Amino acid sequence: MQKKGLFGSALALAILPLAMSSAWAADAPKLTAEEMEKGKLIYFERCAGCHGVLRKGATGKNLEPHWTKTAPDGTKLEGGTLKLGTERLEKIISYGTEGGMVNYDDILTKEEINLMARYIQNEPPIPPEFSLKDMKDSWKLLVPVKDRPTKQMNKVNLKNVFAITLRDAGKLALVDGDTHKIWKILDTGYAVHISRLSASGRYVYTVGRDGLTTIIDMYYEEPTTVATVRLGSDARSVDTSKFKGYEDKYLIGGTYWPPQYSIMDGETLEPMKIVSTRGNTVDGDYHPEPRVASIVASLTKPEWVVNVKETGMILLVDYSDISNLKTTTIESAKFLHDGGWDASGRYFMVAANASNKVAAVDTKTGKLAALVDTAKIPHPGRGANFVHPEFGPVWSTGHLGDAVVSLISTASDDPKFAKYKANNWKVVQELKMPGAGNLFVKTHPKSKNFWADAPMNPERELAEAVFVFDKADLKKEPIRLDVAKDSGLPESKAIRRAVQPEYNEAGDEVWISLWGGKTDQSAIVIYDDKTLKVKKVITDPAIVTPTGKFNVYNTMHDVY
Ligand code: DHE
Repeated sequence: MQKKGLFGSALALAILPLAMSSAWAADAPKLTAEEMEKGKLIYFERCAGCHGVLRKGATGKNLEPHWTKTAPDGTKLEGGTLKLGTERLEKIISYGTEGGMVNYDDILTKEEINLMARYIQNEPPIPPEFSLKDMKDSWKLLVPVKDRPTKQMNKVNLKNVFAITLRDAGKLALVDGDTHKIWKILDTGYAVHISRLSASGRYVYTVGRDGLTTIIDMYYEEPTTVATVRLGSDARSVDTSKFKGYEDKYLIGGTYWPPQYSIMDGETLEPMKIVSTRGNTVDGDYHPEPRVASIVASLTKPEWVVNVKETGMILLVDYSDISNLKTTTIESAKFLHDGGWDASGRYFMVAANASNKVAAVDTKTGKLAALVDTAKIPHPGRGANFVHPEFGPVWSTGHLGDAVVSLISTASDDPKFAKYKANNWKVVQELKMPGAGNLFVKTHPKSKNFWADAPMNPERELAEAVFVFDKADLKKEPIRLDVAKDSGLPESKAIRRAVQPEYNEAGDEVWISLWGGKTDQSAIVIYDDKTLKVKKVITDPAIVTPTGKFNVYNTMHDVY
């Protein structure tokens, strides 16, 4: 993990103009102007994702001063807990908590930890809004559509290309899945969160944590960025329009700050519309920061499924008439996060992570099919689908907070699965993991294996490994593969997290990111899915902090 991100740069300061009111909370530790600026950057890079810009709490706890500030008289909060204060906060930031907060003692210096403990006892500064005009001002059409190639100008098998996030470098590597060679490394936003594909398979769309979205054209001899636009100052999701007749006509991007989604032209990224997600939660309370988490494009209707984290509302946004936008608002549960399609492509399964639930949205009827209770903090990525030998079709999620993988029975119109109907929308089995801290699971229709990582486990031997279950005998313990050791890289002081298994197009290789510190050598370790032996290790000085990997074919066709 890194000590400093791209946000130390002038660019980052410009795009995150945090010249906000620094209202001191009464009795809060004072910070110099320089400390305040540094605190803002570290908070944005490391903390805002879980706790929110306004610190109202989501996956992470509420961090407003009424809760973080030292109580001079030792006042106790409801339930007898003492208010936090500098010393206690330093401990929590350094060593993490059992509630899922990770330790930062190997990421931040002692001085930075002390700074953050003092910073969060002050009022949260409020970043500026981001309007359609701001978006338009940021838009760069580098190559108009008419000047782009009309056919593929290279011999690369585009379907088996992997788009790999080089998190702290602010870059994306496109790797040829057939030859295992790096094809091209491109500049993107900082810490690209996800890459998604155009319906044509020609364009890769990325969204950086800093809100910068890029469209990369793979038809050129070498992949080329053809347009960029900024969505806001903090973003996680992007997808195109995929319904028949609308293929790649529009792009939608969701932001954490400001809390809104934007619609753009799918080929040029020209900004068209912004829609705020501020409003009321499923409990009826107003929330000023309901962030846009996962977004997917339906194949059943001209709709996007937009998951709003803090309100627990799932929006079905009908893009057939952008000027007269129709939206169906489905109530589910709070803190919606990531998710994926069931095998039929009709139901979108999304984790309401801090509620320990998974919502199943029926995109055909536009209604909630079910809210499934699960183990603690489900975190599916896009999940994984397969036909369970005993329970029929299941969609699966791992958990950050529990040492299990949950298998949820999903509905199917196929008469051969009718006998499993009574199981639908229930957790039919929990696979035992050696520890909590899972982020991603993956399987492939051609494979007999089911892969799960555990990068957020505090134990090195679990965080640096992946676990492979046999789909035919799920009672068997999973096989542990020590990815760090298998990489052949020298041992490092910081944990190198083995993260996000991703299949190649053929479904016979599994690629794992070995996510080391910014100055350590990281790697992509490729396993043969049948033998579970290492097939290739991609270690290049350019492979800096790799995280998400997106195989073109599997991403286009939702193979997981
Ligand atoms: Fe992610 C998916 C948000 C931390 C790697 N992550 C997602 C999605 C959301 C999200 C909303 C779904 C996008 C979609 O499908 O449209 N992630 C967040 C956070 O808020 C959080 C907890 C904290 C933060 O500040 O960002 C967070 N995520 C992380 C990481 O620390 C990871 C491991 C590395 C990183 O880049 O920061 C990480 N998230 C990923 C990846 C996916 C993802 C690789 C896509 C998985 C997939 O298979 O689709």
